[in-house]
Parts: sequence; C-alpha cells; structure tokens
Amino acid sequence: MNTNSNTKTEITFDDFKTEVLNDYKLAVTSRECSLLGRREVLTGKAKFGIFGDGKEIPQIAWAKAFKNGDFRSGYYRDQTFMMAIGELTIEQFFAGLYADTDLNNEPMSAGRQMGGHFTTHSLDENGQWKNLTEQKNSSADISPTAGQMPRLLGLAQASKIYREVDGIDTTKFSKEGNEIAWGTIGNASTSEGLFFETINAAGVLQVPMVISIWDDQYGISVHARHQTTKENISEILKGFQRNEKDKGYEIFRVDGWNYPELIDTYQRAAKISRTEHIPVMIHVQELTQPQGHSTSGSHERYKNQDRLKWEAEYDCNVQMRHWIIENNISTDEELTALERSIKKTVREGKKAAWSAIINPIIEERKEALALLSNLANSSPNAAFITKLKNELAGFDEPLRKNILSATRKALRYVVSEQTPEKVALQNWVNNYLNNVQPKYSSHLHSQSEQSPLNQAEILPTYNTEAEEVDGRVVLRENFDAIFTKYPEALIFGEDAGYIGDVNQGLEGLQEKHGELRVSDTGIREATIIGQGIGMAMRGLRPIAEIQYLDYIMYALQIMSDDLATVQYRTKGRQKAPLIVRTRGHRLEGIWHSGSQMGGILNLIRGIHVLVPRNMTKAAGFYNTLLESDDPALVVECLNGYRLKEKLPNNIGEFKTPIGVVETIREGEDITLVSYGSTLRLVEKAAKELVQVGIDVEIIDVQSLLPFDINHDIVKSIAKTNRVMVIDEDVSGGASAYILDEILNTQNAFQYLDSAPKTLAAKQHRPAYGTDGDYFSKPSTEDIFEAVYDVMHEVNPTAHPKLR
Ligand SMILES: Cc1ncc(C[n+]2csc(CCOP(=O)(O)OP(=O)(O)O)c2C)c(N)n1
Ligand SMILES: [Mg+2]
Repeated sequence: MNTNSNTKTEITFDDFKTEVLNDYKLAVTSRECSLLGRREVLTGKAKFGIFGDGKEIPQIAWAKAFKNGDFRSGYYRDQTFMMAIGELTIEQFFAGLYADTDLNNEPMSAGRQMGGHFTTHSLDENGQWKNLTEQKNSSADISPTAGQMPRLLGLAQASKIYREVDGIDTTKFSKEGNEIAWGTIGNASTSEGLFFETINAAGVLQVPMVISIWDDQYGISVHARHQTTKENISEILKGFQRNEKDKGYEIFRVDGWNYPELIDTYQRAAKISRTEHIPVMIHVQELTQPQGHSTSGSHERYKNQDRLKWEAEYDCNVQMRHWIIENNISTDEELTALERSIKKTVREGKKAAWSAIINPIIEERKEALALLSNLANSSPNAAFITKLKNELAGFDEPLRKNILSATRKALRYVVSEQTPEKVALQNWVNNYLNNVQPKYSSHLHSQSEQSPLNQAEILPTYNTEAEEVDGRVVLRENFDAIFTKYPEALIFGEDAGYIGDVNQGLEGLQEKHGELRVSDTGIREATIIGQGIGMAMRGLRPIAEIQYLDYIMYALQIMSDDLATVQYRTKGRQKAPLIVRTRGHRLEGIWHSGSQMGGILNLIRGIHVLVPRNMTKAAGFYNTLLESDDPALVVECLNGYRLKEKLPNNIGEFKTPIGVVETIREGEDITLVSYGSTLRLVEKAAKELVQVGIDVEIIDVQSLLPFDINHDIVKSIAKTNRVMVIDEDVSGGASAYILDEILNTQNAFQYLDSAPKTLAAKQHRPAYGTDGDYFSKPSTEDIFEAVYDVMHEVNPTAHPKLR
C-alpha cells in the first residue's frame, strides 16, 4: 500500500494518475482505520485510541522524500506515514490497538505500547544489527510530548559523523552520511523546553534533521493562544533562518491540505538537508482533528461551530478529493467506489487482527476449562469450582487475566486435597505463567550475546615498578586506548572537548582524536543524552558526559522515558547502548553533593548503574561496556581524580564485571555494604573499630543495577549474621534499595542475629563546606558509632554504651 518514492522527472499522465490515486487510497485507508479504531474503543474491544486522522496528506508527501537509511523520530499522529513507507498494515494497526503480544502481528511493541506508537526493527531476533541502510527506519516512539526531540538530534548527528569521521565501518548504518533524521511534533508540544533545546542544538551542530510541525491549533483542548507566542511557531523561530553570513535553518511554511505544494516542499527540504546537512523546519499549518484529540473525549466541548465547520471543509482528505476532481484525475463516482471498497478492506483487516489475538487465547481457555472440569469432578468443592469454570466460559472475549484468575482461585478450593487433577492444574498454571509473563516482562535489557552480563572480568595487571599516578591519568590513558580501538566511539559534553573535561580525564584527546569525536557541547543535558541515544541507535558508540551527577536531573526524564525503555518498548528490536559518564559522590553543597542515587535508581530501570570506587574500576567498566550492547550510567568519584592509583600495563584491556560485588575487607562481626566515595570513610571507621575489638567485613557494591547477581552479600551475612548498609543518599533512597535486595531477593533474614540497619544522610540536601558535609552525610564517627551500637546490643559487657 506504500506510496511511490521514485520521483522521476518525466512521467506520463497515466503514471501520474496512478500515483495520485494510490496516494488518495492510502489517505482514505488510514482515515478508515482511525474511524473504525475509535469505534473499537467505544465498544470496549480496545482500551484507548489516538489516531492520525486529519494529518494524512502531509505524511504521504513526506514519505515520498523519505529514503532507505533515513530515520523517523515522531509521535502518535504518524500512522499514515508508517503505512506510506510500507511499515504498517491495516492488520498491524488494529493489532496495536488491541495490544496483541505477538510481535509477528504487532511489530511496533508486541502490545507493550498503546496503538499509535510506531517503530521499525533495527535488530533481528538475536539482537544483531540489520542493515539499516537497506530499510526505512523509525526510532521507537514514546508518549511524553516532545520526548522524541532529543533523540532526533542524535539520529541526525550520526549522519554527520558517518560522513566526516574516517575509519568507521559504515556498512550497516550509512551511505556517506546521506541519511536524514525526520522529526514530527504537534504544535502544542513545541511549547516544551525539549523542543527549543533541540532546535537550538541542531542549529549549532548543523545536522541533517528535518522537523515537521503538525499544526492543528490545539493541544487536546488548549488553543494555540495559550501555547505559542503570536500563535505561530515558525513566525517566532524566524531568527533561526540561515542567511549568507550565518548558518542556521531553512524554514518552510505550507498548508496541510495542499497536496501538490506539500510534495514540492518535502522534496525541496530533503534536497537541502541531505546534501548540505542543513537542519530544516517545515511548519505544516491548517491541519485538523476530525475526531478530536483521542478517544478520551469529544472536541465539540472546546471547538466552536465556526472552527468545526472550517475543519470539515479543510479536512486534508476532503481537499485532496476536490483537487483530484478539479484536475480531472478522477471522478466523483470513481472515488466513491474506491472509498466503498476501502471501507470493506479495512473492516476485513480489523477482523483478521481480532481473530489473530483472540484465537490463541480461546485455545488457552479451552485447556483451562478442561482442567477445571476435571478438578471439579474430583473435588468435594465441585460447586465452587464449577462456578469459576462457568464464569470463565461465559466471557465472549476472554483475556489471559480471566484465565489465570479462574484457575488460580480454583486451586484455593483444593488446597488440602491430593489428586492428580489438582497436580495437573498446578503444573498448568505454573507453565502458563512462565510462558505468558515474558510477553510483558522480557527485554528490559539486552538478551543478546553481547549483554554485558556475558563479559568476564579481566584484572588490571601491573609492572613490578608500576608508576603511581593521579586517578584521572588512568582514565585518560584508558579513553585514549578506547578511541584508538573503536573508531565508532566518541565523547561529548560540557567542557569535554577543548580542555579535556573539568577533571582532565580527556586531556589532549581532542587534539589526538579530532573535534568530532571529543567535543564540547552547549549546556543542555537533555539533548546531550538525546545525541547519545540517537547516535547509539545508528550503530555508533557514544559516551555522553553529564558534568556533575546533580545536573543529571535535567536529563533524567529522557533517560527514564526514552533510553531506559528502548529494548523493552520494542521487545528487543531496537537498542541504544549509550554510555553516560558523570561524576559525583561526597561533594559539598545543595547542588554539588552528587548523592541523589535513590531517585536515579528508581527511575532508570533498563539502564545499568555503576558506581566504581576508583578510576581503575571506572576504566574497567568502560572497557566492559564498549564490548556490550546495553546502556549504562557510570558515576565516577569526583574526589578521586587526584588520588594516586597504580597505572596498569593492560590499559584498554582490563574489564570490571557488572553486577559483581567485591569484598574489600574481611571481618567476622558485621557486614558493611556501601559504594563509591563513602567506602573510604567506611574503611577508616573499620580501622578505628578494630581498636575496640570490632572486626567488620566491607563489601563494595560497585554495580547498583544490576545488583550482586551472584548473591555474595548474603554469603557474607551467613558468616557475620549482621548487616548495615551505609550510604550518602537520603534514608529511603539507595540504602533502602540495597537492603530490599539483600532481604527480599537474597533472603538474608534467616541468617540475621541483629536487626538489619541502614545509615544514610539527613533528609535535607547536603549543606556546603566541610562542616556542612559532616552534619549532612554519614561521617566516620557516625559509621563508627552506628556499628558500635549494634555490637553493644549484642554484647553490652564487651562494648559498654558509648554516649
Ligand atoms: C509531557 C507530557 N505532558 C502531557 C501529556 C498529555 N498529552 C498528550 S498529547 C497532548 C497534546 C499534544 O498536542 P499537540 O502537540 O498539538 O499534538 P496533537 O495531539 O494536537 O497532534 C498532551 C497534553 C503528555 N503525553 N506528555
Ligand atoms: Mg495540536
């Protein structure tokens, strides 16, 4: 059904007519999907619908300019485009609406995302790259408005890197950087900071990005007068227009119902962007929402009669129909016949999609009903079980939830019976859960061979006379080795380029590896991450530097909503193995203390969180991650860059394994669990505790996500029978997370002879200065006393009360 993207210079009238009618057919098909989709929600077969009606024609024009290798980063209105590039069928459209969990039926997300969230597959079933230059690509959508913008920047920047950096194997990713990254955004979403941040950054970077703004004057019910100064986004962005003197954007304005002008505009935009690597903005005005925003309400509530009348008239499909007739390309009768046949095709597609989702569930229900019958026949509680069975049999459109609910409840009625029928049902429920749960829970992380969990440790090795250097030197030497070994690796961030980062971990590397690979960025954390996500999605190995951990807050939304969910929301068909480098821990002051680990941990499941205690460990993590295909955050210890470490002689080779803890002091009395810079205080307290006869074991977590995959902490607790988690975050933050892992995942309670403890910071943000730190975060004395108190409780005679 896709549109013709061969724009030949000379075509016959018949060719032209065929193409126009094919486009019209596509527009009407997409519209029928939207209309029928809404009905499916209102009748209860689907839960929620958000559709592309009213935006069909510009998307067809766009698709004609979209070439193999290009990338889309858009939002929920783009169904017609996806159909036009041949990546969304009618059946798939409805499979998305119904949340079909079979990736073969619902290739966008296997039912994990609401309908209207689109993607293409960059990876095969084994998680290996497909050849992206031979297909049309769409990065996986997310729902937060403007959340598609930061990634768009990186998708575009990848073309620049592939065109201008030598030595990268581009086979699967780029043909001389000729790919455009195409973005779409609604008019109201341009009010978001992420939009402005991205627009500015793309202007600075001069990357091949074409952003289309679908302007229907509304954002749900809120009119443009509340959204945009002058109610006109391209008007206020005029200053970005390039001229002879200054680089900038090419800006177009076009009416969304004008088929020939749209085609012309998109062709011109593509030419400029693709050849010259110029960012382009296309403000597509006068669009409509024939059915309102979504299935959650009707637009008659907030649009007046005049507006509704105008929308009916300027509906882009209606306008295209007029244009076809006016230009004698077809007749009213012919088009009416075409429209009728499309209605039928869409209805059939919808039916096929429903059968595909419901038939397997009906089969599963059959099995469950048979087992429930058998169970009833063998049980004195037959009446209750039969009732459950009949309820399950009564659903016209059963869900897996109904099947599990009935079978799990039935087991309660036979809890004290011993029959083969009961065992059969128990086994069936267990198997069923094992089979179904992954449909919802798989692929939080990579499941490919390159998962970092498959990377074995390689220890650093040293010459006998190994030099003691500042920690930052270990890092710098290692980054140098990385950029030499991996031509596709690059690092960027505030002050990361010319001066080689604020702590000189990249000193001299821009000069050596070039400005495109070791670069400065503007102060714009969210789009620094976006650059990384987009480039990683196109096969590069970006390292995005966030200057200080405290400022990751600006990027946390995009890390949480986008980066952390890439594998999950595509069920393993896209990846963004971005490494986020930052520095934190044990600093001073409200916005320079680097401690908000609990918030981070809870928000970025899907990204590994690594907290190396020194720079050798950190370098080892980078080496592991570059051989792997998952995203990760590495938090270096800010106060460790000037501490001395021995310089390994296998720089670039040694690897710190992820998810593995390290015991850094052995002891008998209590296990102290901590990470990062706080460990230095714990180690100091440990030495002082020896003086009073207390012998502690210290474990460095190193990797907060994943956490202690070998369950070594519980082994230590089995020996000491006591545990304390020490952390510089607020109580209830990372310490609570760690204790939860130890108690709930590792079942440590059975070995405990004392209450498990956490020692965390005060509830307020850390105050400035040495005393500010002392009175805000656990000090050596705090640690000493907290441990001492536990031992006092154990043996008050040996350890009398301190104070
Ligand atoms: C960050 C965020 N805030 C609010 C929402 C809820 N929301 C979804 S769509 C929408 C309006 C978007 O309007 P516009 O960008 O003009 O796109 P349109 O739907 O009109 O095409 C809002 C407020 C959201 N998804 N994300
Ligand atoms: Mg809008």
